[in-house]
Amino acid sequence: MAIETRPKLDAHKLRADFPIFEQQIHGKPLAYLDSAVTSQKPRQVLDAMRDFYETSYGNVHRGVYTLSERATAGFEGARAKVAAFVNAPSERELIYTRSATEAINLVAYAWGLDNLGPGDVAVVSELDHHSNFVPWQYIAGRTGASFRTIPIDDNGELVLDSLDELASSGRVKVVANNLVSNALGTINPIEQLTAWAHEQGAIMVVDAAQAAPHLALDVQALDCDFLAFSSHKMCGPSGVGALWGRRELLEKMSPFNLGGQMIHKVDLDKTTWNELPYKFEAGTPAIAEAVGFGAAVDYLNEIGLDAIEQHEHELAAYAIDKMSEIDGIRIFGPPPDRRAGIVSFDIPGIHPHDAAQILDWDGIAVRAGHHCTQPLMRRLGVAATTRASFYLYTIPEEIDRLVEGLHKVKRALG
Ligand code: C6P
Repeated sequence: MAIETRPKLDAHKLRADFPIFEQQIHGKPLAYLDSAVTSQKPRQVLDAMRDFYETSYGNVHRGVYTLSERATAGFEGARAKVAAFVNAPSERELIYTRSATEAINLVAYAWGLDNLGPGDVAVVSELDHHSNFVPWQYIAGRTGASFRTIPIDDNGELVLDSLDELASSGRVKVVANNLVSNALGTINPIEQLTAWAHEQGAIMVVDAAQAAPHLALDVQALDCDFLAFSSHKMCGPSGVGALWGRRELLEKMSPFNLGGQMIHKVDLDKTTWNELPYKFEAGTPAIAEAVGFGAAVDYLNEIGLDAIEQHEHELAAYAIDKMSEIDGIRIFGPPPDRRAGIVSFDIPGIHPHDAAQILDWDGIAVRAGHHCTQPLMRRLGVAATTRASFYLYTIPEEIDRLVEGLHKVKRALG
């Protein structure tokens, strides 16, 4: 009988693809443990963008000359790759945005303003990033809908028992939640939430900013209605992201931004809208960035999302195990098997910014702050945490250096 083994990635080997690791920071090799804020870029993506600028750059969908046609082919080819990456039924449902933030705002404004009103309820969770929290809070306020949050338990996992109470508080019309929490790494039960949202007659919006880089995504299996993500966290460039949306909903929605390219016909008294996805893509888009996004998707597919996910689980388990040896440390979030490669922690008496500063002297980059999750920080009873986050190029030696660095921080400030 054949034994099935999951593919393993070789992070030491993959690091050679990333020129950023060739330098030293304060005389030490760079230990980049802040991939949740943004990932580093491999040569394959940098080369694809350089090559595009050097050979094929022009505006898209506007010219009949060769360069414009090449640019359009590169731009649309990348859209097909990004759409396939999340198993979208059609490329037309894949809208380029500037980022995950803009993708969520698009839904909140274009769907929310027309579909929410008094008596309706918009639901997010205590775990949500401000990019998913604030747009729904704001649009609920503007439309007279109420805004409710799913609480979390002390492990940083959603308390699904609260859903019945939420359902009795009004007509739940939208549930918007992250698949992976940026602050704690929690992998949320999105299929269950989606099923519940649909039972209520609500739409399900998934913030996949921290999921798309790390887990295989399939919008058809998730059965959600919208899914938002950013290229820059997935080895691609910043300035471009994506919104996948169910075609029936996108067709019915009003436009978000208005201007060139998103129109079908403009008359003095009336304008009609272009077909999908262009209805939501006003103005000149981030063209070379879209091409880089496509190259990033190729890069991740080549390694395999299953291998990336497994690597991060192993790193999270290793980090939690090693860091638990530090006296007094408080590590937030669920056990490693239910989290992505993100570890947030607090060392009582030491401000996260001081810890991050001292770690930087040893070339170790971590994030300190509220991670754009102020309601979550309040729930945890802290103003900020220090966060280490891993990716396909992270090696266990960097975690050893982090732990050594934290001992040093404690000696200096504890
Ligand atoms: N989180 C972090 O350090 P943008 O900035 O639009 O690409 O992504 C916004 C966003 C939305 N949702 C989640 C779950 C996120 O983690 C982020 C970005 C970064 O955690 C910057 S605050």
